[in-house]
This record gives sequence, C-alpha cells and structure tokens, in this order.
Amino acid sequence: MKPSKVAREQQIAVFGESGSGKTVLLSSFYGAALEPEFLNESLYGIDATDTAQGRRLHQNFLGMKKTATTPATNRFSATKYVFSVRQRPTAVKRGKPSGKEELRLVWHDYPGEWLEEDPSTPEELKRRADTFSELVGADVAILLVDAQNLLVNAGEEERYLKALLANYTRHVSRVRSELLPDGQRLARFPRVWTFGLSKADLLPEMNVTEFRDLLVEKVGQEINLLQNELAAFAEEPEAFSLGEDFVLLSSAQFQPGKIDVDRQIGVRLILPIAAMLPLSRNVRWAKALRSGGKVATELMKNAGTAVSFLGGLNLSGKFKLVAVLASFLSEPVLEHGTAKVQEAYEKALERHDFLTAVLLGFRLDLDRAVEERVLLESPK
Ligand SMILES: Nc1nc2c(ncn2[C@@H]2O[C@H](COP(=O)(O)OP(=O)(O)OP(=O)(O)O)[C@@H](O)[C@H]2O)c(=O)[nH]1
Ligand SMILES: [Mg+2]
Repeated sequence: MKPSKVAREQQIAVFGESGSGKTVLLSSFYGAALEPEFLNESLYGIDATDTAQGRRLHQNFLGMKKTATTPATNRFSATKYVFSVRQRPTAVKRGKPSGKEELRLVWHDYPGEWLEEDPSTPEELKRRADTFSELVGADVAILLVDAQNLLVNAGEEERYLKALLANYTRHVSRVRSELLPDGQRLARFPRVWTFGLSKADLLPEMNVTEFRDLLVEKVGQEINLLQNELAAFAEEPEAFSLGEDFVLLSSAQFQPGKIDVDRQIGVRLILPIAAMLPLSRNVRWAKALRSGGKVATELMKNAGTAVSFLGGLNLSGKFKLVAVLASFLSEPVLEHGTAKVQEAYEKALERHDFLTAVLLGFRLDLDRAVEERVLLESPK
C-alpha cells in the first residue's frame, strides 16, 4: 500500500517572543529556496501552496537581500504556511521528473505577542487556545532563544533566560487549562521540543554544545518546569522530550547597512528536522509503549512517513508497523552511521528513487550539522 498523501506531511511549530526572528527565518527559508544557488544543487524545489503568501515571504527576502530592509512585524497574527516539496528536473538523469508533490511541510508561526501579554478577554483566551490546538498536528516544535538578548545580558544571561522560560511556561499553562479543562490529554501532540538559538550570527563563537550548556547551567530548573507543563498535554508523557535537541539558527549575516542572506546558519536544517528528527525517537517510544495503543499508533504513523520510503517496506497494517519498523531501525541504514546512509543515498539516486534520496539526504544533512556543531541531537 502506498502511504497516504497526508502521511507525507510534516509539521513544525516555531515559538519565539516578538522580535526573536520568526518571520525573518521563514522568509529566509523560503527566499533562499528560490535562489539559483539552491536550485542548482538541490534534488527538490520548494514552493508555497498559497501563492500570495509565498510571494510575500519572497518579497521579505528580497527586501533584506537588496536593500537591507527587514520585514514588518506581524506580532499579532498566527499563520500557517504550507510548502510543497517537488522533484527538480535536474534530479533525474533519465526520463521526466514527476513534478508531483512528494512531501509537504506545514510551518506554524506562533505570534510572539501572545507569549508576552496575557489575553485581555475570555474570547481572546479562547482564540489563543484554538490556535494552539492547531499546532497539535506538529511533530516537532522549536522554541527560540534570542542571541541578541543573550548579548545584551552577557555575563548574567539568566536574567533574560529565566524571564523567557517563565513566559513560555505561564502561557502554556493558561492555554492548557483552556484547551483541556478537565485534565484530558492528547494522543497527538508535538513530542520533540527543540531549543533554537536564533540570530546565532551575533554569537559567532558559540557552538551548539555551548548553547546547551548555557541553558542547562542558567535555567535547568526552569526547563524542567516547562517540560512538565508541556508533557501534561500529552497522553503517555513518557514519549515526550524537551530540551534534549538544540540547533543554531541564523537567517542571514546582519551588518550595518547590509544583510548577507547567503550566510545562513541552520536554516536549511528546518526541513530535515521536521522530517527526520522525530523518526527514530518515535519508533523507540512506540516500541516502549503498549503496542496498538492510541499513542503508539500515532507515533508510528509519523515515523512511517519517512521510513515507509526507505527500502520499499510494506507498511499497510498499522499495528504491524511497530514490529516492522523496530527491526528496520535496529538493522539497516538509520542507525548505522553516515557511511551507510551515504551509500544508500547514492543507490537511491541511481535508482531514481527520488523520495528515498531526499529523505536520506536529510539524514546526511543532520549528520553534517552535528559534526559542524550546529545541531545537537538527543542521544536517546
Ligand atoms: N543578527 C540577526 N538579526 C536578526 C535575525 N533574524 C531577525 N533579526 C532581527 O530581528 C528583527 C525581528 O525579526 P522578526 O522575524 O520580524 O521577528 P518575529 O519573531 O517575527 O517577531 P513578531 O512578528 O513580532 O512576533 C529583524 O527585524 C532583524 O533586525 C538573524 O538571523 N540575525
Ligand atoms: Mg513576525
């Protein structure tokens, strides 16, 4: 059985206070994907399914690139962006590219304002809870930490970090009591919460390990509180991780009078993070949970998105999945290190197996980022 279209959809939610760089990040992600430099070397192209929305992002990007103009703030609006990943003509040596949508990325841009100001009316609280509930479809969430604020508070970063964590926690707790008043829990909920250092270009000396160490040293306790608060949304909270993965992000090199959009950090990891990061963790969690349970099934559905293309497995029965994937993971490519993945990637290219090549390419991108100390993946 072919996996359904929906199963190929990966969702990511990005949280950050107002001014932390969310809109610039989205614009850089999309704008850079339309540049010839990207297209020439990429197997796939990315396009926004909503053309007008896509053009707005592209316009933001070009404004930065050509005239060092930053996009207007949109602190009040929550928006969902949908991107299609399609095969590029250059990606196939023979025959025609299918041109069909192979993978879909849904990016939830959460309004920064909401993290800072409490809702003023019950309607407002309800609206926020409704928006939050849309994010529940996401597999991964990124919580932004603003390098600019770390710089401003150099030496006493805990001043900023404690306030930031407290904001996240308070906000989440209010939303939860609105969304799940009777202490219900959700089977589907983002279960991998990553910390992202936004505007990482401002702290060029900081690698991802140092970023993690700074957070744990200064606000380890507060991270635990947020983890408890968020885990309380999820059914089977054992299958939940926060603050175990870290990534450095910079949308461009910002200099006075110039924004160099060719110098990004981590932006091209967003798609691999959304598609591949939850994979092995989902499989591991699903194995540990009651097989066939609601949560295990949800986890496997997501894991299946990526894995179903690797090696042409037959993934029809939902419950069979756990067993199939477990053996798959413990044996072939994914846990066998970069060289094996590289080999499988090249084979997929030879076979013109586009999707497998793209997904394995994502895994290689993540491996490279770990090596370059831009990404830290949970060892669990
Ligand atoms: N140095 C540096 N500055 C950045 C970067 N990204 C954003 N900025 C700066 O931060 C400002 C705010 O970025 P936005 O993307 O608009 O912030 P936002 O998170 O969307 O804020 P709201 O819309 O208010 O929630 C920009 O105008 C830039 O000046 C980055 O990667 N590096
Ligand atoms: Mg914005």
